[in-house]
This record gives sequence, structure tokens and C-alpha cells, in this order.
Amino acid sequence: MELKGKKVLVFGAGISGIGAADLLGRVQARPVIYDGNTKLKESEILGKLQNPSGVSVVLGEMSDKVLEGVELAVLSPGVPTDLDAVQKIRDKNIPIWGEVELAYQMGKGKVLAITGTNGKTTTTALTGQIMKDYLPDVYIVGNIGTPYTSCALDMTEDTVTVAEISSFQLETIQDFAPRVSAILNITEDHLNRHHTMEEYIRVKELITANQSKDDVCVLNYEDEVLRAFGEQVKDRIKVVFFSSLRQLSEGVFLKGSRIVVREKGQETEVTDTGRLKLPGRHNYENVMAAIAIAKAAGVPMESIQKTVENFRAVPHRIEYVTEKNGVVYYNDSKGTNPDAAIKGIQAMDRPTLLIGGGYDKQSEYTQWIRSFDGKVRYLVLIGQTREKIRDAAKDCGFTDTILADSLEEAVKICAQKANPGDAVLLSPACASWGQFDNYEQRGDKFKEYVNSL
Ligand code: UMA
Repeated sequence: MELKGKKVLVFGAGISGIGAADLLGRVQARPVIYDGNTKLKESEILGKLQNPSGVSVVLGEMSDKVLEGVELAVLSPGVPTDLDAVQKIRDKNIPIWGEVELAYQMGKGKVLAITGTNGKTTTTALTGQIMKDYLPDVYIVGNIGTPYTSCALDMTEDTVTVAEISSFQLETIQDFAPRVSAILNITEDHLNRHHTMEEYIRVKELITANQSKDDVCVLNYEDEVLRAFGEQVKDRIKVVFFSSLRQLSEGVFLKGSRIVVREKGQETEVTDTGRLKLPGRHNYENVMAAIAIAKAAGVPMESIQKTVENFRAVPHRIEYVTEKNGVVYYNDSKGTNPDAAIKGIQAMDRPTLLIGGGYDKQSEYTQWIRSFDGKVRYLVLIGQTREKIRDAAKDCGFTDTILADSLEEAVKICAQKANPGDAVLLSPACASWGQFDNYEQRGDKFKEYVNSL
């Protein structure tokens, strides 16, 4: 689509909206940034743009007037597609692209795209590092925090883009076609947005929708949904499985403590898990997925091996903070759903004071509480879900819960109650929204409170 001179509505004034408006400005379109939040200030939004001239801002109600002459709407990932305001755009037959679709249409080169409920940030960061260590022109973008649109116009045919893509972003793709896609796992998350598990799975699987015979899709063999999906799409795309539980006839898998690639009957050892700086089986899965993606993108095995052995955990994912009075503090603010938080508590090897709770995504907490495995001394709860989690814990027979009014108070309670040799873990099983802008801010605040104890 030629965008020069066209009026384009950018829905959402967060980092995706700013990235999209900047890109549109550079191709001489006429962006109008729309945001439902009336507390935002036009001057502050314009102040974030590289070139605000010609960009207008509309806040509050989505009126018919705003949509007059609009030829394309670009949605930020956080905007639900069933919102009345979005329906209004649809009713006017205005094409709707997600911010990712806009970037894809404007970008160049090869795209490697990673989705999954958990592990996608670590896998994207690791895959991105493998590509950067091998090639000169690599961007790491998407849900990981750098909007894809912010780099799209700087790409060339030689660029490799490694993109973390959330289910929110997949809902609004159209032609987005990665050369290599990966779905790491699918467990319950974001049901307040997608409503049913079936719909959440459908949206995640959209990552392969425009892939064809020469493209590759990397899937977790131990996820039943993904194993079945692999069977279903294998005639349309090349499927590569990885497994942490069994030796596959083809693919990437754990053989004892070694990570092995088997291809056409030929086995190659990539590394030993003992040499990795990422702990836990879930991380071995992330590493195997990154190996499969990088291999499909043509990176030689020696280069892959070097990077995976040197790669450290990303911030906010079971991140060691400090030790105070014999108590070790870990920041797992990225544990934004029960399944991710289960990985957090499983990684602890000592009695733990766990801080949980936050924004209500209508998740079920029972499995998370059952995974405590006698390790949790106290569960300190904050945010909108604190009562709901306390009640779920009680139903599971776990009563050592404490309600706190803020994260700062929760940290102080943990510091008072912890004994030398204990761990304090922030792994909330909930999103941060409502109390914080995002999980990064929550994790940074946690580290600040811990360091000032
Ligand atoms: N808005 C409305 N109406 C709505 C909803 C939102 O006007 O109904 C406006 C808000 O007032 C706000 C703006 O939209 O001003 C926010 O847009 P956004 O929520 O899409 O946030 P961005 O800042 O653009 O960040 C988004 C992703 N956020 C979400 O998906 C919620 C970031 O993922 C991503 O890093 C960024 O784009 C760059 O691509 C964060 C996230 O929490 C990390 N992702 C979820 C997750 O990982 O679980 C999916």
C-alpha cells in the first residue's frame, strides 16, 4: 500500500503508536494519533515523536469526525480488537493493520518470529544474539520492548529481524510472513482478551498463516497442542520439533545433559547443559528453540554453540538481585501468568518467601499454588488479585498468606520474616497493570526497594 499523503489513524499512544507515527511521518503519510485515555497530554505525546510536524493527536471519544478521510488504521497491540471504537473503524471499511503488519510491509530482509506463552523474551534475546554474533545487520524487535516500526525503514535486503510476537500482535497481521517462526508452548494466559483457550491457540498459530514450503516452523514436541499442529501443517511448511523429554528421530533434543541436533540420521552435539548460564529445564527448551531457529536461518553450529554458552538471563526473568543478611533476593517480574510463575518457584532451591498478585487476567491459580512443593514459607500478596489468590491458596490448604498494600510493603514484610538461608522471590503470576506501567517497571521498583532495605 502506498502511504504517501494518506491519512492514517494510529490507535494507541504507547511505544508502538509512537513508533508507527514516526514511520508514517517518514514516508510522508498524515498520521493522526488516537488514544482513549483523556489523562494523556497532546504536547507530551508529540514530544515523544522524532518529527511531530504534520502529526495530530485526538484523545477521548472516537468520533465519526476523527475517522473522516482515514484510509488505514494501525492498532497498538494493547487495543482489544472487539472494542466498540475498533468496530466503528471496521464498519467504515477502513483496513486495519497491527503495528507489526505496518512494520513488516515497510521493512526488508528476513524475519525470524517467536511466539509462545512463556520463554519468548529469553528465546528472542538469545536468537537475536546468535544472529548478531554471526551477521552485521540484525534487529531485535517486537513485544520484547523495541517497536518493530522503529527500525523497519532502516532495513535492507540483508537485514535479519528477530521479532518477539505476542498473541495481541498476531491478531492484526495480514501478510506478515516470517522465514522462520517458532511457537514455544501454549498454556492459559490473556483469557480476558481472547475469551477462550481455543481462540488464544488459534491466534498463536496465526504466526504460520502466511508461511510456505521454503519456510520453517519450530515447535515444542512436548506441547500436545503444538505436536498436533505440527502434524497438521507439515505438508505446507517445514516443521522442526524440539524436545526436553525424549530423543526425536529428527530435530533438537536433550540426550542426558547434552543438547543434540539430529538431521537425516546424523547427530551433532551442540553443547552440554552444564555449560549454559541459563538454569532450568524451561531454559533448555528456550535454548533448543533458539538453536533450531538459528540453524534454519543458516548460522553454522560452531557459532551457535559459542553464543549459547556465553548468554546470560534477561533482566526480570529469575534475575539474581542481591544477598542481604543471608537472604537471597530474586526478581521474576516477568512471571506474569501462573505458568511462568511455576517456572520461577521451581527454580528456587531453598525456603522461599514469595511475592505474588497483580492485575486480574482471569487466570486460575490452583496449579501455581500446588507447585509450591513445601518450599514457600509465606505468600505475600499485592494488587487486584490478592484476595482471589488468598482464597485459592486456602482451598489448596495453604494458609500462610499475608496481604500487603503495595510492593514496597511486601518487600519489607518479606525482609522481616525471612531467615538466613531463605530466598525472597517476586514472581507474581499476574500482569503488573493497575499498579505499574509494565513488568519492567515493577521489577525495577522491586530491585530499588530491596537495595534500599
Ligand atoms: N489504549 C487505548 N484503548 C484501549 C487500550 C489501550 O486507547 O482500549 C491506549 C492506552 O491508553 C495507551 C496505549 O493504548 O496509551 C498503549 O498501547 P499498548 O498497550 O499497545 O502499549 P505499548 O506501549 O504500545 O506497548 C506494546 C506492548 N504492550 C501490550 O501488548 C499491552 C508491549 O508489550 C510491547 O513491548 C510494545 O508494544 C512494543 O512492541 C508489553 C506486554 O505487556 C511488554 N505485552 C504482553 C505480554 O508480554 O504478556 C502481551
